[in-house]
Amino acid sequence: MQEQTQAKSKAQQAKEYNASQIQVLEGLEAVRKRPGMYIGSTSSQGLHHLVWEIIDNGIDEALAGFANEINVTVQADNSITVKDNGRGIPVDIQEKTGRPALETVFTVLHAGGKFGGGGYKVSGGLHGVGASVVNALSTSLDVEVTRDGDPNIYGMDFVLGKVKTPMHVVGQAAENAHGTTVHFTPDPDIFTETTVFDIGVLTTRIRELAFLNKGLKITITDKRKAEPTYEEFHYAGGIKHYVEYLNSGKEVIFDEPIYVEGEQKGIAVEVALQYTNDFHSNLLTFTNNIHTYEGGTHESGFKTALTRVINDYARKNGMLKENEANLSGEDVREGLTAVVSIKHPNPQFEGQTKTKLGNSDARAVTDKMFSETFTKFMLENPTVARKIVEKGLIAAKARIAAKRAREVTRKKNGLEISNLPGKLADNTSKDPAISELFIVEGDSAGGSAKQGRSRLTQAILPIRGKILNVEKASLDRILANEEIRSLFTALGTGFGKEFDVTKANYHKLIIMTDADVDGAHIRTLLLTLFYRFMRPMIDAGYVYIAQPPLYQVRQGKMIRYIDSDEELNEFLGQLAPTPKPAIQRYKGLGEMDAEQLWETTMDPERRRLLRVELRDAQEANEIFEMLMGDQVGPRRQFIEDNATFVDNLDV
Ligand code: TSJ
Repeated sequence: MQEQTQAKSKAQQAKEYNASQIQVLEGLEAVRKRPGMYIGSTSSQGLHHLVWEIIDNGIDEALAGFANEINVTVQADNSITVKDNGRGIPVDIQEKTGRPALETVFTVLHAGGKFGGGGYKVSGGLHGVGASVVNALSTSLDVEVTRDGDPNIYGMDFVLGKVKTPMHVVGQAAENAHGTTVHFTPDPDIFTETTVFDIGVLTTRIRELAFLNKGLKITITDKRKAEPTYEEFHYAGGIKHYVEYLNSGKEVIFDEPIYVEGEQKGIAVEVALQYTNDFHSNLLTFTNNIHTYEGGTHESGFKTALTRVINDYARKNGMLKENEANLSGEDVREGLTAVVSIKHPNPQFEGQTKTKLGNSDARAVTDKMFSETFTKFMLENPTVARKIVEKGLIAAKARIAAKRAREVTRKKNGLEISNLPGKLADNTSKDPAISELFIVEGDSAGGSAKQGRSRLTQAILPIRGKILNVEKASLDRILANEEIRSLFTALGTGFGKEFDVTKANYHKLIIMTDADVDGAHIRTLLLTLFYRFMRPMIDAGYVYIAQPPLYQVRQGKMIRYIDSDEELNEFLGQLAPTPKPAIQRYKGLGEMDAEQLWETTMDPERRRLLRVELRDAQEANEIFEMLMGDQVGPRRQFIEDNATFVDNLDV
């Protein structure tokens, strides 16, 4: 081990070391006991969270201005390596602990960010609890550090969060080299569901991080296949390129996205926006690189400013007459694609999923930064400004037309009281709390579901294959679609702005589609519809996905339903060798008879429902946009990326 100059006696050091180690062990034991408290869950999502925690440290270094590249590698054995070209984690002995700073980073909870001041830290965000948590949940972790002006490379490794080899010199650094490399293997005893990293999940977030941190190059290498794959993401234009990416394949009303950047009161604000010819808006907001799905103060500051600036411009230029009402927020956002990304030194996250920004200073600063530059932009680009206003004017007209259409619909319903959609088989209970509405793909599965259901609590609404493409349709066309009207009528909640979740006739809305590509497509479509027009149902936790099994295995009188190929193989391996088991693979819900459908998918005692979270719906919405986009490229890419999924389905 390398020699260090210290003032303290050996005995004193040993004493302090013991004391600090005891504390450390207690801290990290807590992480292993309740991993969910630190990383959200131990599911696949929690597994990937480990990677985000480590990468966040490299991003902090980049935000501080000392790193411009991060390399992420999934090794052949499914372990992860993350490397940056920053200053390297400090290796000097800390006075308080008598241990190298490097060791403290990996062994003390919340150690991240304690030394070195200033700047924004993205770690310390949502679950940002840092490197020690990753260490505690890894069977092994090793780190290497190279520091400017120090000829040595320092290394250290850990097992289950405990020091295996104290910090030592592992080699000589190349000239001018500096950076940190962390390599870890997640503990399968913690991540019991899976320890397999999903390259799609990693790539999507890494791309997003590259968009959100302009100039930072992030690479991802997957060495698990004979032919390793490599991608690099590096956007000089940051979120301006993000908007271009979101709009790729769409018709835009001006070529280059508007980009705004500014800082005030220690809050850095970036906004990029562009209008498409679509009818809906796509607004993504972030705080310290965390996707604020539930919005918050920065989002409302941006929306208010956008509405105000456009209305002011329209008034001043005679596009809105004195007797005409202002454009609404929704009007000016029709067709809008925008990314709002702020960096806040002390973000407060609120809301059901802790993805809603609460800091009130972020509202004022975002409004001010954005409105100043956007006003100037409108003045300097009158052609674009007019197009933006005209788009809002058209949206306002459509809104008024849709309102009229709604009133007509309501009157019709008033005349024919309780005129429920023809295909709906309603349940007999009038208590919404115990009532469930199954939305079933296809008439034949719908028939089985009607026969097999519990009549008291379960209502069935069959829908045919393709419901309307919500993205491309305007409000009044959506309203005119029969399947969608059936759904709203059955739900009893009203529509759009008048949507009232407390009027819902069912507290479970269950999507039941086939376990194949078409089923996934219809599910995506429905989730997109809910995301756009029934979001309070999702927020209330009323939307679910049914999970029909993939296989039935029958041996003599024994019947077992199985969900995956893995589970099938495992189960077959355990079976007694005598009578040969009969295996049936369900291609669709329609292949199950009423009793089977009840047993496997509908019976509250036996079924497993997935509750849809806001972010599932948001993701569905993104996938949907991409699938429905005018460009063939991204769609083909999606199908290629999901080829294994598709293969599995065709086995
Ligand atoms: F590479 C990586 F992403 F895996 C990773 C990078 C993982 C971890 C746990 C840490 C880092 C990391 C930390 N990269 N760069 C740093 N920088 C510091 O820790 C550092 C360096 C110098 C100073 C200073 O004040 O001189 C302060 C800090 C925090």
